[in-house]
Amino acid sequence: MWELLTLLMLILTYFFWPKGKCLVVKYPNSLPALPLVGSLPFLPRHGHPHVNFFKLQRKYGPIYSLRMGSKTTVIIGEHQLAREVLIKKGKDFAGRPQVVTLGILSDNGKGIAFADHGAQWHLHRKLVQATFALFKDGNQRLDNMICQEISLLSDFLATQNGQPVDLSLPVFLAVTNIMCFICFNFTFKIEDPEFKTIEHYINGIMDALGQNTMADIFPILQIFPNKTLEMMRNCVQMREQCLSEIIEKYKENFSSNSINTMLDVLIQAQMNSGNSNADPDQYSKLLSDKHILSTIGDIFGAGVETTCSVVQWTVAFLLHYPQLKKKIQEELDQNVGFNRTPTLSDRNHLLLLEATIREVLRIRPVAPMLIPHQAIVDSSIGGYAIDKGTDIIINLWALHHSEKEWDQPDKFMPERFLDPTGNQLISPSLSYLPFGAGPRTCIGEMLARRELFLFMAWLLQRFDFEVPDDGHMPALEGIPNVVFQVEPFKVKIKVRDAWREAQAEGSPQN
Ligand code: STR
Repeated sequence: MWELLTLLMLILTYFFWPKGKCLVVKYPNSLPALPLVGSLPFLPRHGHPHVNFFKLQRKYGPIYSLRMGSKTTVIIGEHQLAREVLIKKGKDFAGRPQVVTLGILSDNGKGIAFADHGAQWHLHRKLVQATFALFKDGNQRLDNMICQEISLLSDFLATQNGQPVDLSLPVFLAVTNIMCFICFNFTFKIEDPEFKTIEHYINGIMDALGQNTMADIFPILQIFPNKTLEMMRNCVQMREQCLSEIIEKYKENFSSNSINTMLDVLIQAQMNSGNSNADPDQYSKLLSDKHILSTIGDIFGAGVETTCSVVQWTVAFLLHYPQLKKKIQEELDQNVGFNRTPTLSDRNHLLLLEATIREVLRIRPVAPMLIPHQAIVDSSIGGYAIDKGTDIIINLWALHHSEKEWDQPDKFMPERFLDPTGNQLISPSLSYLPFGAGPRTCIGEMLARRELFLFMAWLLQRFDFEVPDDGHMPALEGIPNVVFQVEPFKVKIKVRDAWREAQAEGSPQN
């Protein structure tokens, strides 16, 4: 009788024991958690989340977990573990958590950035990569276009006659136009109503994401009126209207004989999907007009917000380090001079400028916690078990500010990316992933690096940046939103004497 009962107990235990949670499996250290609210009461209320998570590493180590509502989130703050998540086991962790605000933004997981792992994400990512391949390194059409936009920006700045200016709007116009060119092969003027609409909806989306609504942790709250979700819905609707008008007009002149833009690539794939043999229904479901719109919306938003922010961070740091600015200008004067404007081939010679951009991306990463990942299967990190469905945050801030990896990590030192002779760029640490890595790595890295180099080279060749007469220095603490933005600031932009003199001699030709 007793034997039978024991056997029955053993069988029942086997079937009801939670999968993957057997006694020998080790889970990451966990912050305390209460029922319902999880670890929320134990998280610091003030300060930047990436800095707070970095500080918690002292107590909990480079991998630890916390609970948010009913979800488990694992925080990673060391490059070996980050590389395991992003690269070595990239496929296991290629999912994205689905939260309410991002669900609205991505029209239920369409597009690329916030789409979960699956056929739709994969297809759209491939198509966008195919578009970037049209503009690959050495593509004069894109480089000329970027330079043309920067040239217009420079001409505008030259008219400001040393007045303090906020660079946000003029830079926003330039980068928006670069994205417009890549997506649709046209550009806006600052007074165009569509440009105003785009500016309005992108800012609104950024503001809504910056509110960190509780509905993302407790989805049940979305049934109550919620200003943030309302704002997000309005902006997404505005985006849909604006982009669908552009797309409809564009389709009238589409020709499969000339594929030059992202929209060409997407429309062509949509048309082919209709006559594809391989399960046509399945394929065309992934390429509806709504899917195309979401992908274009993602690429647009990503391309604009990020570059705009890094250009402004770079100017802000150069205002704090005027000696560095002078040295970059000397490098420009020696290698480019004033008879021509900088081109991408100067990247091999303007090493201090390149090192400065790399340092800005280290000390103020565009996405200090990347975008959260999610385990799509049961897996492990650093030997710790990770259940399917667990959210993973890579704390890039921790990687970029690790004392173990960087000499004086809080100090802005572009020289760290140069060898002692200053003649070669170096990678001083593996703990540096400004664009992420693996299957979810940033698709726009190549474009971003080209833009950042050209913007800064052109502006520094022609202008001096100075602190306005009121002595207001830009704050360098930053505002952590989905993009780590610099607080708005003004800069006095003056045409350099050397540039003016060279122009008087009639040499520059731009
Ligand atoms: C900016 C605002 C917008 O209109 C659309 C998007 C969607 C893509 C987002 C982008 C946002 C902000 C920057 C992101 C980008 C995807 C990749 C990029 C988050 C919200 C970064 O990882 C920095």
